[in-house]
Amino acid sequence: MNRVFLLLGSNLGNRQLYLQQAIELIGTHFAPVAKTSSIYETQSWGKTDAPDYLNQVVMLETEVPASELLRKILDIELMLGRKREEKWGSRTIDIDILFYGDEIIDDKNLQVPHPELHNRRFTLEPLAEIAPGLLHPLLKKTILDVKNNLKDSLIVKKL
Ligand code: PH2
Ligand code: MG
Ligand code: MG
Repeated sequence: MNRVFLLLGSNLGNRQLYLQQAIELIGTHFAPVAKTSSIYETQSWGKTDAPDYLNQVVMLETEVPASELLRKILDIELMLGRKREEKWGSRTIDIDILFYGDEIIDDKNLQVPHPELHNRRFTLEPLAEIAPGLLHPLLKKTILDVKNNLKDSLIVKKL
């Protein structure tokens, strides 16, 4: 079984409902979500004039290979009304693969571990809540360590 950590994000419409629906769809398409972090309200990173996000990290265990997982995740995003217009544009739902076991993947369409996760408080706060001791397979540091050395000062608070 592969332990998979996903980051959910929404900053458009009924954000909490989109997170909940994403968790339900992940459950029916892959495997029940085994762990969920709290929901965090977070300042928009990258595009600072965009509305605040709700972010949440979930963990599931699955045999579905990473490439297939990504394909189905994109389907779930479409089911929840995701439109891709501009980079970092507002979205009903974004589902990113943070870790897929300790696999390192560097394809055009999929990089795992997520290449920006160590720079983003909106990812590390919820991730450290449910997996503080998880070892980042490239940085060789725990998530708690990475979070404690983070420079990002955007506001991230539990809802
Ligand atoms: N996702 C982005 C860009 N900026 N900012 C926050 N706070 N949360 C996100 O999930 C997020 C972001 C690109 O996917
Ligand atoms: Mg994203
Ligand atoms: Mg994404």
